[in-house]
Amino acid sequence: MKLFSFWRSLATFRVRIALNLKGLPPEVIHVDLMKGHQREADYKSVNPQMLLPALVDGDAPPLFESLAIIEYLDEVHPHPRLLPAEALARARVRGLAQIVACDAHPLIVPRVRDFLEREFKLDEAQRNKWIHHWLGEAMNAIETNLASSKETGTYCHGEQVTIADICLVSHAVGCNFFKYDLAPYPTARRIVQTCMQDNSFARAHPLKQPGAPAAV
Ligand SMILES: N[C@@H](CCC(=O)N[C@@H](CS)C(=O)NCC(=O)O)C(=O)O
Repeated sequence: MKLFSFWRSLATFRVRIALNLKGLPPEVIHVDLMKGHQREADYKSVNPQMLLPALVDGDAPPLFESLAIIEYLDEVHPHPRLLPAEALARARVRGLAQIVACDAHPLIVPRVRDFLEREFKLDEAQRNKWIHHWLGEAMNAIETNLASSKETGTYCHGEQVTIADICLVSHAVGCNFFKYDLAPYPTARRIVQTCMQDNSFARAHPLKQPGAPAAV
């Protein structure tokens, strides 16, 4: 498998965790988001959306969108399962994952931050206010759900790692990158800390990837 990746990409971080959990080491192809390499012809032919990650499995066409890639991996390599077997549980786990991957993360990615700067002339403080707002909306929703649901266990849903944990961890790392304080979210923080003790999560961390700085 080939994973198109950049150290800082939170969406690629999610796929790296899933690959690690399933023991599937990919060949990594670096696409420098800070230099705009995602918009060059080479990568556009892999993913016309010009976003990371993309995953190529053998001769199959490239896969795109982190959650679609992770669900593909889960279907083809089912050990360990990253989605619960029961329908209601699966819906809750997908819902928690989508708060991050569909509702919050898309609002803070480079192309949105650049657009706010270029088109609306928002300065850095205003852009940070935007980013903190959307990070917080997701954290509030997730913490309320986790703290009030009897389904919450060691992990977001019971005692097994699921895609909800993968997305929560990526969101928490995004909060750290943008200096958004996680202190008001004790349940989420506990789960993130537990996940990060697992080497599959820890070695997938953006700052552990080639080309990453020591800190952001
Ligand atoms: N919903 C997509 C998000 C993809 C995405 O926005 N990726 C970011 C990096 S985390 C990217 O490639 N950004 C490039 C840009 O904004 O120009 C997923 O989960 O895969």
